[in-house]
Formats: sequence, C-alpha cells, structure tokens
Amino acid sequence: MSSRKIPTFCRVCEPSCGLVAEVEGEGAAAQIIRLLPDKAHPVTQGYACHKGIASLEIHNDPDRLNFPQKRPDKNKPDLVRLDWDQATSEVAGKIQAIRDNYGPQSLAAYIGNPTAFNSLTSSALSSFLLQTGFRKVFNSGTQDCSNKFAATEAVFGTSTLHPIPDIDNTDFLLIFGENPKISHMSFISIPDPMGKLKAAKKRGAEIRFINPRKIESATAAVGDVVQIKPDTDLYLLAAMLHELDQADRFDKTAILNHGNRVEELRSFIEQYPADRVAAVVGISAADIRQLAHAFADAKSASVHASTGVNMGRQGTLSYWLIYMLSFLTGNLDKEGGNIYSEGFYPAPKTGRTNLETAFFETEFGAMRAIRGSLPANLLPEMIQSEKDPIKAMVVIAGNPILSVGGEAKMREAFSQLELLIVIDLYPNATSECADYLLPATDMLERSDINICGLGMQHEPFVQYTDAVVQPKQERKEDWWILARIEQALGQPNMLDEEEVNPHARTDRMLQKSELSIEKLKSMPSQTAVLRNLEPGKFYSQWIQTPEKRVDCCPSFFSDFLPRAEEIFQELDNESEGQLKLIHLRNNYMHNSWFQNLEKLKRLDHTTNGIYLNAEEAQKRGLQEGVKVSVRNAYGQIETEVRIDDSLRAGVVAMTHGWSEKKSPGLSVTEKFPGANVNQLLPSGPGSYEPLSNQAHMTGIPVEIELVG
Ligand SMILES: Nc1nc2c(c(=O)[nH]1)N[C@H]1C(S)=C(S)[C@@H](COP(=O)(O)OP(=O)(O)OC[C@H]3O[C@@H](n4cnc5c(=O)[nH]c(N)nc54)[C@H](O)[C@@H]3O)O[C@H]1N2
Ligand SMILES: Nc1nc2c(c(=O)[nH]1)N[C@H]1C(S)=C(S)[C@@H](COP(=O)(O)OP(=O)(O)OC[C@H]3O[C@@H](n4cnc5c(=O)[nH]c(N)nc54)[C@H](O)[C@@H]3O)O[C@H]1N2
Ligand code: SF4
Ligand SMILES: [Mo]
Repeated sequence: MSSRKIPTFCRVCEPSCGLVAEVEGEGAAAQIIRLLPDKAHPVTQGYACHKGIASLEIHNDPDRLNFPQKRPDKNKPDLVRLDWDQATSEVAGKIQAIRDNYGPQSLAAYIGNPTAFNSLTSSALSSFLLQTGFRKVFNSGTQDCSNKFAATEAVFGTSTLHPIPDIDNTDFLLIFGENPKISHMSFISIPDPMGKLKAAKKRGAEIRFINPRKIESATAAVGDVVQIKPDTDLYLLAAMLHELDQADRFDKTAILNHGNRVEELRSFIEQYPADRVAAVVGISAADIRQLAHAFADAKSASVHASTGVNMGRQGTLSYWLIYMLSFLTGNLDKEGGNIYSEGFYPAPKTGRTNLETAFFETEFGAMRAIRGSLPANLLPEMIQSEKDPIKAMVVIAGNPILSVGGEAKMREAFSQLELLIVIDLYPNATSECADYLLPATDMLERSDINICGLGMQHEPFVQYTDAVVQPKQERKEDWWILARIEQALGQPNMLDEEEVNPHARTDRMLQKSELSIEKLKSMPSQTAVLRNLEPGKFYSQWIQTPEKRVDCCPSFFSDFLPRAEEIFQELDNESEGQLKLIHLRNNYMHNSWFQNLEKLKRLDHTTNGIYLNAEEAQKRGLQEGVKVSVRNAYGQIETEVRIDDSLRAGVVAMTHGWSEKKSPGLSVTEKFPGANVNQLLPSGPGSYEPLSNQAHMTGIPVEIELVG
C-alpha cells in the first residue's frame, strides 16, 4: 500500500516540534504507520524528542477511552457503555438538576495542563463554563506557573507579558529552577534548547544554572550549576540585588526613564545582604557577590526561571526579583537581555487585570482567582465545605488526584461529589471516582494551531495542522464534547451555529499578522515564520501598567512582604540535617500521562524511587534499592532508594505522576506501580502562596527510614 506524509506538530510540551506522520489508507481506514521529526520544518528543523514520537503509542494504546461510559454505582468499578446522545443528555440533565437544587456555586471545573496545547478547547471552555454558570474553576496552573501570572500583573500590569532571554545574543544567561535537557523549558518555547544553549556557550556566552541538583543540562559544553538550597531563591535574588545597589550598579537611566517605587524595593532587599542569607541559601556570600557582579559586568545579560522557583513558597516574589535583576541592570528590552516575543498576535493587552479588586472574602479567608483559577490545593475543602459545597465537577485533560498535593484527601472528597465527569484520553486515577467518562481525541486526531507558546517563542512561528487521521472508535474533540453538552442543556453552542467553524476565533487572531488558516495551509509545513523577536517596543507598546512604567515594588505585595521575613527566620532556625524534597522530571514520564507506555519502563524507571546523595544515604544506613518509608506531617509513602550524587546535601528528589493504587483499565501502569510523591505535599489552607494560589511543592521537609 502506498503511504503519504502529512506535516503536523507535537502538543506534548512547549516547543511544539514539527512532526511528519506517515499514513496508509484512506478515510476511516487511514492508519498512521510512523511518526517522525519534520526535517523540512522552517523553525524546528527536524528536532523532536522521543516523547513526542511516542505519542503515536498513546494514539494506538489499547487501554485508551474509546466510547462514553458511566458508572451506575459509585462504589463499584463497573462501567456501562453509552452512546454520545445518551451520555450528553444524561450529563446535561444531572448538571441542570444540581444547579437547580444547590445553585451555580455548586458547579466546579478542573482544567488540566494539556488544554494549554489545544487551541480549540480554550474558547469552547469559556463559553461552556460561563453559560452553564460554573462558579468555581481550578486549573493545573496553580501547580505549575500561577506565580508568574501574579508577578507580571503587578510589575508590568498584565499577566501575558513574559520577556524571554534573548539566547542567541546574550553574553550571560542565568537559569533558575529549570532543566532544559529533560523538560525542554517552560515559558520560553524553544525547539532543541540544548542545541541553542551550546551554540550560545560556543560563541562565548556564560551560562549558569541555579539548582539544588547538578542537572543533566549542566555539561561542560553549556555551563555550571550553583547549588542552592530549595525554596530559598527569593533570598539569593534579594542579596544579589542588594549587592549591586550597594556597589552603585543599578542602571540610573533605566530607573529614571522607566521605573517606579525603587526606594520601596530597596527597603525590602536591604534586609537580605549576602552575609545574612549565605547559610540559608547554602551559597557563600563571596559566591553570591561574584554572581551578582558577573551578571552586571556582562555586556548583555538575561535571566529565566521555571518550576523550581514557581513551586517554592514565594514564587511570585521570586519572579518579581527575577525581573528586577533584568530591569535594574539595564537588560530589559535590550538585545541579549530579556525581550518580549510578539509572535502572530500581540497578547499583552488581553492579560490586563484590576488588582484593586482582585481579592474577595470566602469562608477560607481572603482569596483571589488567578487567570480565573482558584487554588487547586483547596479543592477537597471546597467540596467538603458545610456552607457552600461543590457538588458537581467536570475534569477536562487533568488528573488532580495525582497532580495536586494530598491524594488521600482528594480521593475522599472526589468520591463524595454527586457528579464527576472526566473528559480524557485515558481512564486516569481521577476517573476512578467518575460517574461519566468521556473519550477525547489525541493530538493526531484533531486540528489545531500551536497556541501555547504565543508571546514566548524563541523563534516565533505559527503552524496549522489538520487531524492527521480520523478519530478512532467514538473519541471526540474536547470542543465538540463541551458544545454537545451545551446543546443538551439548551444553550447557544458552536454546533448550532449556521456554519460550524471551531477555528473562527483563531482566524480572527491570525488577521493581526495578515494570516489565516487558509493561508497557513498553503505554506511549507503549514507554517508561517514571524521574525519579530526584537527589543525596542517594551515600554512604548507592551507594558500595561497605568503609567507605562515598571512597578519595582508593587503595593499589591505589601501585605505579603513581612511573610518573607517569617519564612527566612523559619529556614534559618531549621535543624541541621533536615531533608527537603524537590521534584525530579525525567525522560521516562510526562506528568502523569505517559505512565501507560511500556517502552518507557526501562532501566531505573520501572518504578519511581527516592533519590539522595551517597553521604546522606550512608548517614541513614541506606543502600541503593532498599525499601524505605518516606513520611512527613502530610503523608507517608513507601519506595526504593536511588543513590544520586547530583543532589546537594540535605535534598531528596522524586518524580511525580506515579501511583501505587491499582489503576483499573491501565494495564501497563498496573504492572509497574510507583508511589505518588504528592501524598507528601501539603494541601488545604496555608499550603499555597495567597498572592498567586501557587501550590507549595518544592523544599518540603521529609524523614526517611528503612522499612523492616
Ligand atoms: N520529560 C518531561 N518533560 C516535561 C514534563 C515532564 O513531566 N517530563 N513536564 C512538562 C511541564 S508541565 C512543565 S511545567 C515543564 C517544566 O520544566 P522545568 O521547569 O524545566 O522542570 P524540571 O525539569 O522539573 O526542572 C525544575 C528544576 O528545578 C529544580 N528545583 C527544585 N526546587 C528548586 C528550588 O527551590 N530552587 C531552584 N532554583 N531550583 C529548584 C529541580 O532540581 C529541577 O531541576 O516541563 C515540561 N516537560
Ligand atoms: N510533585 C509534583 N507534582 C506536580 C509537578 C511536579 O513537578 N511535582 N508538576 C506539576 C505541573 S508542572 C503540572 S503542569 C501539573 C499537571 O497537572 P494535570 O494537568 O492535572 O495532570 P497531568 O498529569 O498533566 O494529566 C493530564 C491528563 O490529560 C489527559 N490528556 C492528554 N491530552 C488530552 C487531550 O487532548 N484532551 C483531554 N481531554 N485529555 C487529555 C491525560 O491523559 C491526563 O490524564 O502537575 C503538577 N504536579
Ligand atoms: S520537546 Fe516537547 S514538543 Fe518537542 S517532541 Fe518532545 S514532547 Fe513534543
Ligand atoms: Mo507544568
């Protein structure tokens, strides 16, 4: 049989690497026989990782959800097959009954990470949630990056303005809490990040990582790690800034032309001179000073931070100081510094927020929503509230039972819901509590554009893809499922429009750069390259604060600054030898959703162990492979020891997304159980940063002991 090659792109993580699918057969009989990197792609140029390629196995996985199902008895695992008409009318009827009975505040949704890589779902979701009256919305952003939204809103006046390092031109690049080789970076969309970093180093740039671990990215061809203690980045940044201020190295022109409230910033950072913070951050005062001056000395310097910073207790304040380092050294909006990447649609205006009315009173105290999301760490409490309980939930492309802290509490709360609808590729851990399981299409079965990197692309491009093949069995696109439920609820919806065009909104956005989906279809790899990553417009066009100036110490932060000192003292008084748990991504897992791929259960990765260095292991009489119990105030798990000298003293690490529970329907996952590290994470009030709702997930105190 002859085959044909169809260009598409990966929607697993941010680079959106171009792929080519080799397809045999026609129409409903078409089959993908191979998935390969797209060598002809004008930007990604044949780069793709094995996870993107392995998404073909997800497409073909016999354990996928293939038709709508319901669980007639909540306490039993048995599922009954429905057709889409039955499923959507039953779901709509139940949503309506719960809304009539308890009011719209009883309806909640949890939106998972893969929706960020699905351009059609976001507009369908806003219509669905608004029209149906969902009052409580949660998303995976509060385990991931919500601190970044909170910080840029306050400092630059909009949640959608994240100037990225100009890697191709920078002389110095400082990367906090990120491991490009494994995770391919976040909040900068860059294919082959290691290739780009190596090229920068080769032309003379200096690159440093700030990380508790000597990460895989830190090779001689790229740069070194400064090994920081977890959850202390804020104090390192404050000390660096303080050092530069003391040495009179702030850029006075930048401040004069573009800065507000620098004195207020000074009174915060002056509390944290290098000598005071050295023991807490685990880096000598001399090294802190050297780092600060190296940054300021460079002809151009750039900075980036990722989940290692986000997941500490003070991600918003840390991200604020990250941008202060860039701004106050005159590196913001400068070639080789941090610049905004416009892409096919200028987004900064869309993220403007009125911070004066951000907080509202709730039974859990003052709270805010961050880009629409409440803290996922409060989900169990909000379901079990006596005053105002959540009764029905829709979970779309998410797995909160494994991805949020406190699995046991979450399971118990989810099992008390009157209605749980899960829309997913797989019968995931969360769907074990679901009343309805609705099968979604995977990325090879749906059309799309690469929306996730908008405003953060290292080389801006926009690509269109058709569905490579028709959906298998009865899988449906997420937008269609939501619209079909809306239809059953009698609401206006996309399916009832005269001309059904789910891409209408995308086409309107594309007009901004004189493009359209039709135009993209005629371009090589269906891709337009934008070539508009350039400095010069930050202060005149992109910044959205009322005075169009950088707010160097947002008054919005005032109430939260004293907490920084309390946490500092707590860290300072911590007992010697306290172990701290951090996260550890690897090539064998992607959050929780690559867990059913047998191909990835190799080497050390047939389960997820706990990693610590040889000295820490020896102190506790532990050897490679022994069974240990890991516990803390929040929970307890059993796992195996892995000796790993890349970790600094006092730090242990585990990969998330694994579960030791039986996972009905996931045959590979069942064969290779692990431990859900999130049972050791705090949840509930006090477990997230109130400024951003970001969950506290790194630098968690734990104890380890041998089992038996
Ligand atoms: N293989 C793989 N790739 C992925 C994913 C995956 O699960 N697996 N997930 C995707 C997703 S959703 C995201 S958001 C991105 C995330 O991309 P990254 O942010 O690059 O994620 P990690 O590789 O976990 O790197 C975070 C680093 O922070 C370090 N760290 C931990 N605590 C601290 C701290 O307190 N301070 C500092 N300075 N560093 C700290 C850790 O040692 C780790 O090296 O990756 C994406 N890519
Ligand atoms: N301990 C610890 N916990 C973490 C992290 C960590 O580093 N350490 N990282 C956090 C981060 S960065 C993130 S982003 C969150 C992720 O949190 P979540 O988004 O809640 O969880 P995922 O594991 O990504 O689950 C995604 C689900 O979406 C499904 N899916 C994939 N594609 C589609 C699709 O197109 N449509 C539909 N309907 N479903 C789809 C998958 O099958 C999977 O069940 O987890 C966080 N949890
Ligand atoms: S780096 Fe990310 S986007 Fe690229 S192929 Fe791998 S998983 Fe897909
Ligand atoms: Mo994430």
